[in-house]
Amino acid sequence: NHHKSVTVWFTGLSGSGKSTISVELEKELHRSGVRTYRLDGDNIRHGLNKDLGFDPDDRKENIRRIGEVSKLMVEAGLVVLTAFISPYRTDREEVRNMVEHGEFIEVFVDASIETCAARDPKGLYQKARAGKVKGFTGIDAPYEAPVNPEITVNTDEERIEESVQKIISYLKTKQYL
Ligand code: GGZ
Repeated sequence: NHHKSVTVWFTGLSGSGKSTISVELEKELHRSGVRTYRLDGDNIRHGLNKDLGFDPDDRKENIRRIGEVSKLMVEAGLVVLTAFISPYRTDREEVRNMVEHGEFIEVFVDASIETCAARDPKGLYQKARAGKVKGFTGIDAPYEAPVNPEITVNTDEERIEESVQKIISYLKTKQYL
């Protein structure tokens, strides 16, 4: 089960399905004996980045640090899965440029704002629309969709398992797995 070390970088709106897909992808990778680590809000924004909020500068710094951490984990031989909105194109490109060529796979988790707001697992869209949360991505803060992501999955249309298989196929075709 030899595999290349790489960061699979999920980007998309809150509620688009980044975390869910990364959890299911990780299970699938584990079944093939691939060693992984998942970075998400739970283990990063509550720890390393607990000094950061959601204004543009803090989001930029959030993404920069996550990029540096994933770089270290890739050096340690892991397949790293990151699940952050990462709304700014330039911030994502800086991470791409920080790592070796081919060690960064951008996965655009595409879903309409209507779908995401209808899912609203934490009630944050409702709060944002009521003005109780300011600067919420997709409501009153921008989301810049990737122009040339390696992979796009659309969770309006695809089931989780289809999205996961799309990513696995890509990894196999490009000989990461
Ligand atoms: C967007 C926010 C905000 C604002 C709190 N805008 O659904 P969630 O709860 O679990 O996902 C969102 C998460 C986004 O954190 P990230 O580190 O991924 O963002 S970024 O990459 O832009 O730095 C949401 C919650 O944090 N949240 N306030 N204003 N999401």
